[in-house]
Amino acid sequence: MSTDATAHLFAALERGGPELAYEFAGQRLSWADLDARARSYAQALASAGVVKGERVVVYAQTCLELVVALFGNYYLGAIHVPVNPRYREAELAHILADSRPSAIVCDVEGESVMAGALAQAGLTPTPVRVGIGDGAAGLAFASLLESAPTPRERPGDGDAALMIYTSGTTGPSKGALLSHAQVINNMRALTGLWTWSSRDRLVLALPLFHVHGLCIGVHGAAIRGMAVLLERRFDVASIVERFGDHERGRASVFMGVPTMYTSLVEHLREHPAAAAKLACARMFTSGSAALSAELWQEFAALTGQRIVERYGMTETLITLSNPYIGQRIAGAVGQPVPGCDAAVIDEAGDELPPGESGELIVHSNGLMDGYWNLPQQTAATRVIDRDGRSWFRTGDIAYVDPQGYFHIVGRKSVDIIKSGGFKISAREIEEALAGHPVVYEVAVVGVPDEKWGQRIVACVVPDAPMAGILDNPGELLQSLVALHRALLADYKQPRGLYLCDELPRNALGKLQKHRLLEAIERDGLNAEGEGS
Ligand code: MLC
Ligand code: AMP
Repeated sequence: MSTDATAHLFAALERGGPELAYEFAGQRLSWADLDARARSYAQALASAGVVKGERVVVYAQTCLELVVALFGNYYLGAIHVPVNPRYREAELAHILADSRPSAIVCDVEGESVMAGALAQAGLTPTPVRVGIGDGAAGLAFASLLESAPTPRERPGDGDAALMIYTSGTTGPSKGALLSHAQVINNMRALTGLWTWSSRDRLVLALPLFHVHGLCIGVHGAAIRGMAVLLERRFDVASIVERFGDHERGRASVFMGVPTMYTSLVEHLREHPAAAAKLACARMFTSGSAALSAELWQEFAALTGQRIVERYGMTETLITLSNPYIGQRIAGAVGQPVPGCDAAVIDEAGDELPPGESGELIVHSNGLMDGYWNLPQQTAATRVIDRDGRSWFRTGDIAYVDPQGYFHIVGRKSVDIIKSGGFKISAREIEEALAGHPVVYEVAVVGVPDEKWGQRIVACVVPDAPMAGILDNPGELLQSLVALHRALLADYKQPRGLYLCDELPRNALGKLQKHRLLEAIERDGLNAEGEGS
């Protein structure tokens, strides 16, 4: 058998057995079905003129077609560009204009946003359109599957596989370009550490446009020939059922972000029988945001399961993890995954001893090639140590404990917010809210939140008499939210409002967001939004 990386990713598809590969909303797909559909899709897109190295933007809610499109794009040699279907026109238009796709796969639900975004991006030539669902624009996805399958030809290890857009502290989101070797080598190392095998069944309720669900979930499972029980959205009762479903075959593995575990624990407190179902599982993993030691312990007390927490980034994939076999420490993200390395440095770039906090830097077998068309921003992520080795700067603050386990304690930039595992740029929201007629100045901060990790608060200096606004701050928050929702994805919207006469700045005029956070803690908010 060939030893190149892609041989591992495609092994289950090439074997094409009748075993279950995916189950979704009552539909079952074997590895043979997935392979045949992916190759038919690849043939159809090739016939429509899409060639190797070109980008295919995929903008749709979770469905089996997303998985078929991923492997189909790989057979075609195209770069899969997954986009969050919550994105609004401007967010999507930026990705379209930046990635210049030759094809777009979009579901019927995303149709109108896509039409607006395409008009804004003004792409020439116009991309080939593929539609998922009745009435979606372009070639019907279902009809592509009638094409004769393309010959089985794997992409090269160094070829680009994925381009995943991620936000930074400034400017619009950037496309992190990951090769097949980067994704596969990192996922082989991680799933090996976690002892995943074809005997496992993964419940996948994470979105398929971020590395957590897409790289660990879809790629990790394919590498191990492991069945995926795919969920359209996260629903606690449905997850629990998957672990008690003797008829369809019980799930053994669940991966989640901490917010999902908060919801699971809330449910388990009320339903002890549900805890018994989860107790039978083989493993639970968490990542994408900090899992508190208290939540870890409560989940363990309810289910007997010790969650395996790990740490990663879109740009580096998964670099630290607690072990499956060995000690798992609550509140720690573990040790370097095989093929990765990590260290903590001070401002001068010197490595810090255990116990001292500084910036986390990493080496990774999954380190991206770079940001799409942004060599300077890519170079800015690197730091050279005294021995001349190049490391990736994560921007996260961490320390190592005496046992060599890493603990994440915060982030260098207050302009990056993580809510429910989604990364959010404060600047992007500030720019959107600055257009509100009552806003003179605005600063957006993430305040600590038990369920979401951080909750978005808009700190506003009004361009109108404060007294009038203080009569009904809820009204201002509502109109800020309305403006926001027209421009940006719903999960980025402010959930709280803090009014001030001026924003705190230092002698050089630099905004001091930590003082806003202190003021909010001291004074409380002027208004809070409903819902999440
Ligand atoms: C949904 N809502 C959120 C939100 N998700 N608000 C803040 N932050 C979030 N993350 C809001 C919606 O706007 C809506 O508000 C309300 O919640 C209900 O929406 P929903 O779609 O029904 O929510 P739900 O399904 O419960 O979503 C919660 C969630 C989701 C935790 C399942 O956020 C999620 O899938 N998160 C995972 C993100 C992820 O995969 N990250 C990996 C990044 S990769 P309203 O007001 O309209 O009611 C990475 C690297 C690594 O970080 O290491 O993994
Ligand atoms: P993203 O850019 O969406 O890939 O998110 C990467 C960021 O998620 C990291 O830089 C961390 O801030 C955060 N993150 C990922 N895993 C963890 C974890 N286990 N604990 C704390 N933060 C995490």
